[in-house]
Amino acid sequence: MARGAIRIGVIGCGFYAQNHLHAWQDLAGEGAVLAAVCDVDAGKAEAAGRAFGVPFYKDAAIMLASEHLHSVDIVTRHDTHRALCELAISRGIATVVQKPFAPTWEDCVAIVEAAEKAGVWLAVHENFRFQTPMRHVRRVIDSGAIGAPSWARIMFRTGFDVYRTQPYFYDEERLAIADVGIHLLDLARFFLGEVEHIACETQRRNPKVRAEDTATMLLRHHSGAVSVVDCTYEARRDPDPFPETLVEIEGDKGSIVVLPGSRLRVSSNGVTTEEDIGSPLRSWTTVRWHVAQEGAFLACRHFLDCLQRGVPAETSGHDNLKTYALVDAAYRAAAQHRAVVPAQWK
Ligand code: 89Y
Repeated sequence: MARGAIRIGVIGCGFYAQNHLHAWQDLAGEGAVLAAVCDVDAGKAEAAGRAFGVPFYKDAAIMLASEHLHSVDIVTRHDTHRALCELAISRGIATVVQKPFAPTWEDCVAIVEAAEKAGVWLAVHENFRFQTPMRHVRRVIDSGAIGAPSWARIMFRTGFDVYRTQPYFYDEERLAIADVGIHLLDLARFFLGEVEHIACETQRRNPKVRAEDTATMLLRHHSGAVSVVDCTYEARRDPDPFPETLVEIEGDKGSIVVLPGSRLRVSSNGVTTEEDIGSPLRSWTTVRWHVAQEGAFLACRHFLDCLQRGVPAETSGHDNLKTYALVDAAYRAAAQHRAVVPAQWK
């Protein structure tokens, strides 16, 4: 696809989709055209359509048939992802789909295979690796300042009431790993490479919640590096860093520590420096949510750029199967109380 205007239809106008809508609108100067929105809840579709000044639909098939879209951004619950992805792919429309990719590994593979067969561009909106602080960490690793990374801890520990904005969390069959652990597992791959095996223990510390609200995972990477990846919605911490991901990485020459408040401490060959790795608010981001909201914006910007250049996204469907395989493996490991090897596609 030649560089230029990309007409995007957003499917799903709920809580998190607001960030995507703002992101696409903000990217107008770079060639994004938010062309239409859709939600099965007609009220939500209309509210978004009016707020963003675009046509709104209740039925995705009608939106795709009526609008000339280059791309759809699917920001619905994961149980709808396969049908919506297949619909867009069948029309040859480049597809972005929110994480988690789909309810099962088989669904994810089916979507990737459908896209591959049809020659349609597919990406998963996995956004934590696009957050400004996480990009800083990657740059420090790439600079060689800490040498070869051999150990890491990647954590998301909060007591923030995530159930208020996402009440369906109470009834999910899979919660902490599928919702937020998935981002951290993706970061583990981003920082340390692919994973040989994974062990995991889960806990349900809040009795009102159906699934696990806490997970502690231990990964062995192909490079030999080891990482601890842990997440909980039941921490009582002060400060509560929500929604920041905290990271510690050690290499043979130094270490990287991301502290609450977007502070980065790097120790390199015995010299320690500390800097602010935060970023300014955008017009629509809020102090508490900024790091996550901006991550969504930066992910959308990356997808736009890839679509314009006709290249796969960093988090292509194919790539994201590797993150999804870790999620599945973590649940298997937790059930069996032993380390397991993640599945592979092809
Ligand atoms: O749903 C989650 C996500 O993806 O990032 C933060 C969150 O909203 C709550 O954990």
